[in-house]
Parts: sequence; C-alpha cells; structure tokens
Amino acid sequence: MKIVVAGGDGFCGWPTALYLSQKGHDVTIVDNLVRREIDEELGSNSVTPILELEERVAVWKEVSGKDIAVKIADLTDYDAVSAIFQEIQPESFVHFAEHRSAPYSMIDREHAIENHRNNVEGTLNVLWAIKDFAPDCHLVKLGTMGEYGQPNIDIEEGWLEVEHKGRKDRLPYPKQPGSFYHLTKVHDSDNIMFACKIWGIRATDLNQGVVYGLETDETRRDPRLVNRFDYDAVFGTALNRFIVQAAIGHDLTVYGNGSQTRGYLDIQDTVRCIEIACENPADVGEFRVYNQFTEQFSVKELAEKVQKVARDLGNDVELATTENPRVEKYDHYYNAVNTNLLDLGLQPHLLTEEHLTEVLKVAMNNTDRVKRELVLPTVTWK
Ligand code: NAD
Ligand code: USQ
Repeated sequence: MKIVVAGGDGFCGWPTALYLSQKGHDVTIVDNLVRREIDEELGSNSVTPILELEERVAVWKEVSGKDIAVKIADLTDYDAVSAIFQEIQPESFVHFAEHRSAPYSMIDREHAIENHRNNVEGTLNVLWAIKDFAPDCHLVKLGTMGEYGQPNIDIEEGWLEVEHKGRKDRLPYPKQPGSFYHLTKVHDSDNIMFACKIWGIRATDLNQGVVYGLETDETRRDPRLVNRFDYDAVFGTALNRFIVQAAIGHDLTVYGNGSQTRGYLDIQDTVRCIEIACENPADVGEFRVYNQFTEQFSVKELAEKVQKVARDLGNDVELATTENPRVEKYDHYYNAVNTNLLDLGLQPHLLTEEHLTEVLKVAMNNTDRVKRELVLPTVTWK
C-alpha cells in the first residue's frame, strides 16, 4: 500500500514509518521539521541523541534494504500538499503532523493562535487535497482522548446514543477538552466529519491516549534509529517524564493530588494501531472514530510504578506534590471504551515492570543529556 506518514520525524511518526516500511508498504515521510525548531525555541532536547531525518532514513536503508522517501513540506502550504497528493496518490494518508503539546498551546495568545493555525489549517489542506486529487485516499488522523474531557459517564468511541424528549439519535460524543491544543483536535474532528459527509471522504479519527515508551522492534535494530524521547515540562508526557526524573534522582512531579486518570498506550501499540486502521479503511463517506489506548491509570499510579522500578535499580526517588499548573478535575469518574481496535486484532503491550526497566535504563545511560532546568513546569493555565 502507498502510505504517507505526515509528521514522520516525530515521536509517533518515526517508529510508525519504520514499522510500515518493514511490513512492505511503500512509505513516504512528510515533515517540515518544526518539532526540531521548537526544541531550539524552548532550549529543550530529546534524551536520546536522534539523527537528522535524512540520516535516519539512510540508516534504515542500510539496515533493512528498504527505501523510505522523504518530502520536507509544511501541511499549511497548500501548493506543497497538493503536489504531494498529485505525485504520490497515496492510498492512506497518516496524519501525525501537528503541534501536540497542551502546555505549548497555553504559553500565551500567540502560541494558542499558532497552534490553531498549524493544526486546523494543515488538516483542512489535507482534506481539500484528498477531495481534489486523491478522493479514494483513506485519511488516518491522530486525534486525542483528551477531546472528550472527563465526563461523569462512560466515554464511547466517537458517538453517543441519545434519547431526548421521546426521540432518539446517534450524535457525536460531547467534547470538553482541557487545553487550546486539545481544542484544535476537536475542531479537526468536526472538519473531517463534515468533509466526509459532503465530499464522501473516507476517514478514521484515532483518539489516542497518552503515549509512553521509546523503542519498537524496528528502532532497536540499530542505535542510530533510536526514537526521540521528550522529558521537558512542555513536550514530555507524564510517564516518560517520570522515568527521566527517576534516572536523574529528581522527585517525580505528580501535579496536584495525582488522581487525574487518563488512557495510556505503549508506542509499540501506536504503530500497530496505525497499521490496523490502514489495512481496514473506512467506507466511502464514513467518519470513523476509534479510541486508541490500552490501559487507564491515574498519574499517581504511574509515578508509583516508576518509583518501584527505580528503587529496584538503586535510584530512590520520592513522589513530589507539585502545584498543578493546569486546571483539571481530580477524583473524577473515568471509564472509556476501546474495543474497536482490539476487535480488529490489536494485542496490547501492557505496562510491565520489565518494560519500564528497559526504558529507565536507556534514560540512565543518557543522563548527561538531561537539562534539569527543563523538568519543573513553567507554563500555567491561568
Ligand atoms: P511530535 O511533535 O513528536 O511529532 C509531530 C511531527 O509533525 C514533528 O516531526 C513535526 O515536525 C511535524 N509537524 C508539525 N506540524 C507540521 C506541519 N504543519 N507540516 C509538516 N509537519 C509538521 O508529536 P508526536 O508525539 O509524534 O504526536 C504525533 C501526533 O499524535 C500528533 O498529532 C499528536 O497530537 C498525536 N498524539 C500524540 C500523543 C502522545 O502522547 N505523543 C497522544 C495522543 C495523540
Ligand atoms: N502530569 C503530571 N505531572 C507531569 C506531567 C503531567 O501530573 O509532570 C499530569 C497532567 O496534569 C495530566 C496528565 O499527567 O493530568 C497527562 O499529562 P501529559 O502531559 O502526559 O499529557 P497531555 O498534556 O494530556 O498530552 C499528551 C500529548 C498530547 C496527547 C495527549 C493524549 O502531549 O499530544 O494528545 O497526551 S490525551 O491526554 O489522552 O488527550
């Protein structure tokens, strides 16, 4: 299958591109490398030393014998996007290429607007290019579990059966996102749903939970293929941050009382979920929503797991009570459905001590790269 992986230089996109290439798909990475520029803006870095995109792809060719094409292009540039669709005629367009940090979108007005411009405009360009140049292409779009917020009822997969004043309908599940970033995903979902309805586009919105982990079978094949690993308070995600904090002997930054519960998944499952979505395309005109996570944890539970594994390796760290820079619910109900991907064959990698230990050891081997000043949060919601 001809597959474009937009955002293929990022944390989720790079291992996905390798996985799909290994499976024999004809993969093209599209990326404007803005994530590397944001590292310069924030003074942040990946704990793991990552090569430039062209070098990574060359190593993959050396190791696997397989070609991955690269297009350096910005999805907000419609000329570039339309040229890519006309030239490649992808059967699946996997869209990871957005600014994905909630704190980044909350820095100030300018960042909130840039976040919206980049994400919403990029996705609109992709929709128009599919309509104009590749109408049969299946859009596989990364949404987020955070679109739903934390309602006091079960979270369904995109749709809710509602009975109101004696009438029934199947309606889009209500959205109550927790940051301007998460809001961009809601706007994307609405735009995609509308495009499916009016133009007959086929699309799958993957509402992904928080991703943790580092390596996949493909990135493990050569140290030069290593994935990026963010740990700073802006782009690092909870579990990965706790692992790096444990590696440098820093208290684990549990925000507030740590009862905030979210859906999580291993990066090894992200790549498989994308394959499942590509190989089982949505129907013409169908807007399909899958919830992409495998387990639910509170932040405190995650920190305790990391603390246990770190202690076993001789790193004694405490759970810090950090004032929460965000505005979030505590002690809330959380029960989200995630059966669609499981029914299509996903076999989850669960969060085991062995897995945590593997990632912690990589972080411990790279502590010289950690900038301690990036660990504590500086961006607040208020
Ligand atoms: P990332 O920042 O590591 O990677 C995103 C990539 O997209 C980067 O390489 C960046 O340069 C590129 N990009 C951004 N805007 C672009 C544009 N306009 N044109 C071309 N390229 C552009 O992020 P990630 O962690 O790999 O996340 C990928 C996607 O998955 C995002 O859409 C994110 O919202 C979603 N997601 C991520 C997580 C997570 O925990 N990492 C969880 C749920 C959903
Ligand atoms: N948290 C802490 N301590 C930390 C960092 C985070 O307690 O040091 C807490 C947060 O307050 C929050 C939870 O952990 O309650 C998750 O935060 P996060 O930073 O790991 O994840 P989030 O901001 O939700 O964003 C990440 C990705 C984003 C993706 C989202 C999936 O960066 O791209 O969309 O996870 S979800 O949360 O399901 O919407």
